[in-house]
Amino acid sequence: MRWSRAFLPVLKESPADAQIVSHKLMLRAGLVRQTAAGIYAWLPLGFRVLKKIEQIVREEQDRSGAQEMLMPTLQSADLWRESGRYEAYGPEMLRIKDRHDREILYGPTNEEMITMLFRDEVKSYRDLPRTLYHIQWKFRDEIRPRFGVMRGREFLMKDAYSFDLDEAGARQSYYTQMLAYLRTFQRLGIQAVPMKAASGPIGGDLSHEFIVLAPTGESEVFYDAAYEEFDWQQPDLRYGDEAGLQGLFDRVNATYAATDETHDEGRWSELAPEKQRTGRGIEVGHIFYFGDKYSAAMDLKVSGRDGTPVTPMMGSYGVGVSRLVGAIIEASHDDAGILWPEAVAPWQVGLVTMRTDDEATVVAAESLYEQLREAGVEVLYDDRDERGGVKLGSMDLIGLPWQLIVGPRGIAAGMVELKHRSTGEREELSLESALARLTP
Ligand code: 5CA
Repeated sequence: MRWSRAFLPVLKESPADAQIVSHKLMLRAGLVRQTAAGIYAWLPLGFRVLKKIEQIVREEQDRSGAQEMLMPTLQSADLWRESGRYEAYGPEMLRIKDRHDREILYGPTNEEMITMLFRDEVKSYRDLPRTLYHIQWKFRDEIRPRFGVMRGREFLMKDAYSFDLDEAGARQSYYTQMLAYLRTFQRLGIQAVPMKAASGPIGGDLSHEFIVLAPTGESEVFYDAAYEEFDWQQPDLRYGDEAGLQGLFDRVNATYAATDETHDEGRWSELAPEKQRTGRGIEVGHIFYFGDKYSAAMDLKVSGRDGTPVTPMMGSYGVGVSRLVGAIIEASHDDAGILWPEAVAPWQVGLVTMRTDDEATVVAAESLYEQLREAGVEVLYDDRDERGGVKLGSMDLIGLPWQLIVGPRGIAAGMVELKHRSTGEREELSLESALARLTP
């Protein structure tokens, strides 16, 4: 992408209405614009990051055996009356009437709809277990939308739903999602610690929140430093391996982590002081087991192995996809701007010309741009007729992992500068070696 043709409205000043650093940076770097309270338009830069996060979430859900589908944003009120939640949900639910005076709502979550779809199609124990998910916009009329996309009213969520014949099966589905979440967040380049949670309005007795450390987080957190060392990608931890997944769950339960809601001073004090980590955190995912809460209320039954009807046991599993954009920035930035982890960076390389009136500089940059693109590298080429210093400032602000800087003095000697944004390390390289470093 050429910056001269891009829609990348970066701001010099920090917007006054933003309170936390991620929100400020998302506005300054042109990721989003608010269009109504708690509702945001995703500009090209933010949209690229959102899609990258979504794709990693999708790949890890697929690897775990969950199947993707897509349910609508609008739902009928009658569907929610079946579970009793239409009244119970309260003013957070956006209730709408259509032209025929029918009551509909903008879905805040999809337990009812998936239970209805499953009930209408699935008749036998042979069709279980199943886990289905979608990545779809939700609406919750939050009383105090704040911190930008972190607590929006409209937000993008991955929500998955599992159906099993019995509790033992449902627990396996829960553990499977737990592993998928640990792998997802690790791939996203953030540390999200699973913490035992109070299950809240969704109900159920088995529930974990996944929390990213950040000083502006809404909950206070306490956890064992051992989480900083865990590698969840290890190949011997396999989906479908019941004992392995049980072992994973036991290990998580044995390694202390809790929010202020579930904190247990007794267990905490048993942990050696040098292993105690405290701080604040942002909830980026939440998983729930709730048994037959919805299946019983909505009369979902399948015929069991011996022919008698069985009520499936369910769980639901949410990831805040749009919130993650803010959470990642909150966890990864410096005074100059964002530091994108490579996995979610909108582009990998920012190519900058220091002087657009120097022909040799422009010729070299154009050639680097072509060659990088041909090699399949995602590159943003700042070819604008602006001062070099301004362009470098913008590049730091939008935080691409690599900056390739082309200026008259270097080019005269056949050299360009490669800067690693997060470490600040700079290297003078020939054009060929710079290309070699940046191409896979
Ligand atoms: N039905 C369940 C699981 S699918 C559910 O809705 N869970 S939730 O309420 O915990 O939401 C899942 C995730 O969505 C949260 O962990 C959070 O990351 C994200 N989320 C929730 N509310 C908002 C909001 N107002 N703005 C941005 N993200 C949100």
